[in-house]
Amino acid sequence: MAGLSDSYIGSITTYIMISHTKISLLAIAGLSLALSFGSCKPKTAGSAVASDAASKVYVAPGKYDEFYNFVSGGFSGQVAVYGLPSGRLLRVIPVFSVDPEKAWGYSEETKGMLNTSHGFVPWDDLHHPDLSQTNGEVDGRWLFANGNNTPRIARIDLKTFRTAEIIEIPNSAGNHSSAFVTPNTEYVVAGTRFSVPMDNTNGDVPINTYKKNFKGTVSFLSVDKSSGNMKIAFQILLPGVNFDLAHSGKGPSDGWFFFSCYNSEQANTLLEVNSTQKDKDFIMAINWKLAEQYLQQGKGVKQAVKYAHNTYDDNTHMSTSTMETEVTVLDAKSLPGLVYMIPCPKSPHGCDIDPSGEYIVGSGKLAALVPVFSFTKMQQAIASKNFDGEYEGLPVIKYEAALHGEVKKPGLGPLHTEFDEKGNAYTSFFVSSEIVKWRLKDLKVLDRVPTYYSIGHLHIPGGDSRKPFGKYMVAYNKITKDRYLPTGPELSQSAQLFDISGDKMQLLLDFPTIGEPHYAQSLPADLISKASVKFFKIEDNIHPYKTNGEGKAKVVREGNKVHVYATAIRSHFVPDNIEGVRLGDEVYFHVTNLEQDWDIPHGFAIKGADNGELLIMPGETSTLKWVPNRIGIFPIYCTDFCSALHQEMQGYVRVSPAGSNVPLTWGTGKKDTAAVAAR
Ligand code: RUQ
Ligand code: CUA
Repeated sequence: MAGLSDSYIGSITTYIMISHTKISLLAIAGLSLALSFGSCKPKTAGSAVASDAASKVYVAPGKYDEFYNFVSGGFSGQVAVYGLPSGRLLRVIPVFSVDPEKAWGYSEETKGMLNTSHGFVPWDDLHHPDLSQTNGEVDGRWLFANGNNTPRIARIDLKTFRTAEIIEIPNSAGNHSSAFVTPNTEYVVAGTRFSVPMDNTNGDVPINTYKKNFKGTVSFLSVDKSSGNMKIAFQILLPGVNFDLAHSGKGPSDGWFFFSCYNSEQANTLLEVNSTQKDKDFIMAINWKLAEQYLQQGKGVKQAVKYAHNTYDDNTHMSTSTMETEVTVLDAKSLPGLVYMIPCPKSPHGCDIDPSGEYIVGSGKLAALVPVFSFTKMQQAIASKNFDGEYEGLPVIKYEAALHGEVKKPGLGPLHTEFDEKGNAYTSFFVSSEIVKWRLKDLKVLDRVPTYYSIGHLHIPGGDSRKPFGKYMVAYNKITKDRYLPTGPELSQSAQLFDISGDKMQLLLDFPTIGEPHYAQSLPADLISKASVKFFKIEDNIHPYKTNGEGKAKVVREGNKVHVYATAIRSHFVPDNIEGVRLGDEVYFHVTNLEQDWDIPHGFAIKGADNGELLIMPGETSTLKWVPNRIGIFPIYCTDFCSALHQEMQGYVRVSPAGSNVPLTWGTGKKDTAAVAAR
């Protein structure tokens, strides 16, 4: 092994210390004795690029990519949209994090989207996007994503590439095993990572009463078929373990949902050691169709909670934030047949269901094999009560009874598995930094490729649906030492595109990503592009502060609030001269973009504002709140280069002392300021 090999192992060791998928160093040391590190580093590393790679990823100027690729931004709180196969970054969609570029969380209309029971929360940790599905196939309507930290689920509307809805999840903390959909998007599911005392109990308890007081929940959010609006249909009360990831059943297993669970030890400190004691944790299987029946029979218990539900309307161009106060809880241990546990070695992370719906793949981070469970065998085991006792009142199915088989010695640190349409699975191995292709039928390893380095997730377009488009696969890597030009102490994370159309996986392209990518989704571009909104119809705009035309522009004082009804069109604002604003006023610039043409936003900014800009889409109204803190003249201008005379798209606001008798006047196009007259 050359020098690269040493730095590679160095990367792994460094990363283990900081990774969210913390792997016990002791356990790694043990594993690496069994499977030497050296053997995991393919000799072709660094040069393993397909010879025709350039032509396979080249999308000529003016040509479109074949796939949209939605990639989680992790701690950026956003979703990045890339084109595949080019890897070109098309857009960053702000979801849980404020984005001054797009006024997300800065305009008055969008602030409500980030409202929670804790108040305005301008950031979150976004991990797992999942596309809406119809009949188990991606349909291009919505993208769901989870916020881990202050538990939330978002729905992004793929007509506008905007976050249309965010709902907070009560009785939850570290919303990691989310956001995954059922085959007809009946539900999007959210599972808590941390178990915690329920919201309606006194949470002021000693942490070491974990086993007694801490509980887990998973939540099923129903999704309205036409509007997409979400509602927490029910929560299931579960033992106090950590729920890590999840995926829906499909085909024969439609109606079931599967979650990986770790920390079945129920440790509350030093989990690195204390939650890795047992040989096996669990895959948890939930029969959600049965949950629906239990609900109908009135078995749900209403619980007082508090959580925010925020929606954005494309006609009012405004968000509405509602504080909800109740959730219905089903107690798993008192409802027979609702939940089963399947033992799974060891601290499972990924929980992935193959396109046929028969195979359930659990990836134990510390396991030296990948277990594959059979849905048919699981059902037989349930029917014949082939159980291995109970865990916290829930039946545990015998490991062997549900097992289809084990992928032997696949690699080190298995995390996630995706599928192609030919019966193959692709598993990412964080520690040995590779992707291993294996066959579902006989669990035979078929191929392996290195990743640079320390891969987390991987994805195949449609790879968690019934219909994968198995042409490309993308690896999302945590460490990129030596791959890109240095950028200070932090290097970019990376995506690596592989061609998987043949027997061997072939590396085609590396591209840097924003934030830290976790899961990703892709779909053929035409599923979205045809329905894409080009502008908002001005006649559909029912924003209460809309300005219907330049003649309607005005400035209205209501006490210390000054409302500016303004318009923007190439290349001026009406009004662009405003006087009579006083210190102590709150000024609201409600700017309506009168354009009716694709890709002609106008921007709006004012000097000294402790706020972002506005970026107003054609036909839309947006509001910037500004509280001047000194007297003087404050320029305003358009921030988006909209025409040859963009640089002329500007104006002034005069701020006078409190109590001044400068009259409130406004206008555009008058010969001099003194002539500006109130209309
Ligand atoms: S988790 S690797 Cu949310 Cu696997 Cu990211
Ligand atoms: Cu409007 Cu520049």
